[in-house]
Amino acid sequence: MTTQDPVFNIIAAEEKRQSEGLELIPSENYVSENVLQAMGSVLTNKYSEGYPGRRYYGGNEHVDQIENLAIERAKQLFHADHANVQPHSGANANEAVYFAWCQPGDTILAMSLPAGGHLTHGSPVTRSAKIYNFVGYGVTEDGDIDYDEMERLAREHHPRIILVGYSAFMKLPDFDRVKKIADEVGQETGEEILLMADMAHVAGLIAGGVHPNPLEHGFHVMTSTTHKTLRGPRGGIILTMGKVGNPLRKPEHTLENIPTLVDRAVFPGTQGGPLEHIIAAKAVAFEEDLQPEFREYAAAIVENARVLAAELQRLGFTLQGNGTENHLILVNVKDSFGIDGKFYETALDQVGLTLNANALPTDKGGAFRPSGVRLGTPAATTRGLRTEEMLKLAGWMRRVLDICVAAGEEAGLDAHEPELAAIRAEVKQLALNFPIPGIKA
Ligand code: DSN
Repeated sequence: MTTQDPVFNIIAAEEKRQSEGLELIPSENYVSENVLQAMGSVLTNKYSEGYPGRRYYGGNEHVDQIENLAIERAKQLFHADHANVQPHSGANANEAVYFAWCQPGDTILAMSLPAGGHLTHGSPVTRSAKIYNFVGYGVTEDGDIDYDEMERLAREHHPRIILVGYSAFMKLPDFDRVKKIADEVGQETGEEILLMADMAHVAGLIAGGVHPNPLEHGFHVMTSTTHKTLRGPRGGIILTMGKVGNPLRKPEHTLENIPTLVDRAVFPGTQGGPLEHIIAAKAVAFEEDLQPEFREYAAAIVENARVLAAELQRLGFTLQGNGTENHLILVNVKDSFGIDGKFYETALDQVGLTLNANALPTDKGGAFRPSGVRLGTPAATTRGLRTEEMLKLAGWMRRVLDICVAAGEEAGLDAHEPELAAIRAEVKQLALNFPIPGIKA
């Protein structure tokens, strides 16, 4: 393969798209040059099934050092007893935890997808939903977890896992309240309930000290992706509390043994060979996340989101949960202005502002006609945008919205191309002042 391969031209076009626009999808971010370098390393050539010191292939002396570094750094970052850094994704991490603790047919209590949960928390289209019995709790009118409903459902269905996790939820969870529910129901039934937190969206906020850590509030397992607020490579991770044993020997099925049960569930339970080039990049990212500057970054993400949310509200947008306590904002464009989320998403795309249409808890239109858009500040904050730019962003969002309202969905945006182009030029000018790591200006 040479640099003439069109693949590289397409990558260059993507670099341009990323540089000239502003990324507002709350689950995306920009990695450092060191993370990019580790991902593009010769470690991709190596098979290393198993775990450090216990591999099924020779030649793993360097790979073992790298995986051990990633594990130790992850443990330090989240104050965990153990870390499994092998999951290829957040979905795989979740699946492995279900597999580690549940039998087919067992009940898992998780936030429902319309309320803000995630596909992998029991959506009927997933493999896990065909194996386990998912029961969904919702959110209250003011956008918080409906803890009363969670308690009622836990008493009724006796779940083996209570899962707190989400991809469109703007409050700080009350982990102590969830633990109390699990303890009480567990005592009633005589069965241990696994407390699991899928913190994919907010893991970087936890690492940066601006969000509570579920592992410090009695949770046994925390899963996450590594590429969102953690600013690492695309991948997954599982942090556990308990006794770490030999993953080659089957331990007793107790909560204390969850680290070993999870290791066995990742490999050989649900995955084959680990991606050691990605694990190296995770190790690099975790070291970056341990630095004092990362705490400043995490605080800036939340402050940017707060400023952006307040300005959007001032400009007339209705926000789910009346604002945000984390990095996420969910705008109800249907209620605010009578247009639908997908139409607004498309219009914003045309000016270089990338976000995604998203259903609201009260939505009846389903995933294809959502009433809202979801946005967040992690990527923009990495680039260095702060209060002044958040105010500009909100202003552009309002101007694009006015164009959508004036155009109407049926007529479409063609007649408004000059107005959109003018906004696109302003976005591009600002974006180019904030370079992306690893992309040459
Ligand atoms: N976690 C999803 C998101 O929030 O975008 C991706 O699976």
